[in-house]
Amino acid sequence: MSIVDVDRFVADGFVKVEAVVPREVGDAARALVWQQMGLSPDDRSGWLQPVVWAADLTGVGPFGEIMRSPRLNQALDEVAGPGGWVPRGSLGNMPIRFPGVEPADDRGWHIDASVAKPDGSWAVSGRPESLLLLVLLSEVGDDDAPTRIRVGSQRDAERLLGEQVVDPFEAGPLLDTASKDRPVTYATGLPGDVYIVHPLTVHAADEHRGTRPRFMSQAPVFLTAPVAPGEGNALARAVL
Ligand SMILES: O=C(O)CCC(=O)C(=O)O
Repeated sequence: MSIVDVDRFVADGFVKVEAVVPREVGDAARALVWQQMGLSPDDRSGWLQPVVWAADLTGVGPFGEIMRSPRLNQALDEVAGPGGWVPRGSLGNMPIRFPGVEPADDRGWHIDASVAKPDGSWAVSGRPESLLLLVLLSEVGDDDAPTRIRVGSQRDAERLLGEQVVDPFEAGPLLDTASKDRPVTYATGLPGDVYIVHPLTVHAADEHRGTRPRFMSQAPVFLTAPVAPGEGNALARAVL
């Protein structure tokens, strides 16, 4: 039985996969991130920054359990094709967003850099080489700084960029304009839910209007071939 509604992914440029692991595994991962930050869920006096960056580079314990989840792996097979993506063990970078403080100025619409240039810097292109996983590690509602996603915007980004390789900061405002009429949805859910996001889907952070810190990782999953419009896997069809 399939996990992903592939036609929806092709239309919308993202899909939510609920409970790739039991919620308790997501809760255990969040507890480790609190430790790493040196902050406490029970002591708001330490919540002084709008965003604290944490990371998992090891894939130990619950982090690896999430990334190696058979359910997530099957979902990635359905989107990128078996053998079309490179397994990773770690969750990568995590922007933890806190309530009750002035929001950070990091909420512009963008796509993530996924193309390495010969000089080692990273760029965006209409031929991206990774997809984006948003892994929720806390309960995220509409007010809890969910990532905002412009539904269907992967087609705008592909049309805008084509085969060009562009500096991510130059591309941001152009992508914003190109996709401004798309409806917006929020990456909400529960610990252990994952959003598989097309690498050309335009998205942005949100301010925190709620009360509970938002825990999420934003890991790239590298592809074995760049995405190009075509009749191949769901990534290719999503930009046809
Ligand atoms: O919601 C967030 O914190 C930002 C997500 C984001 O912009 C990204 O994954 O590139």
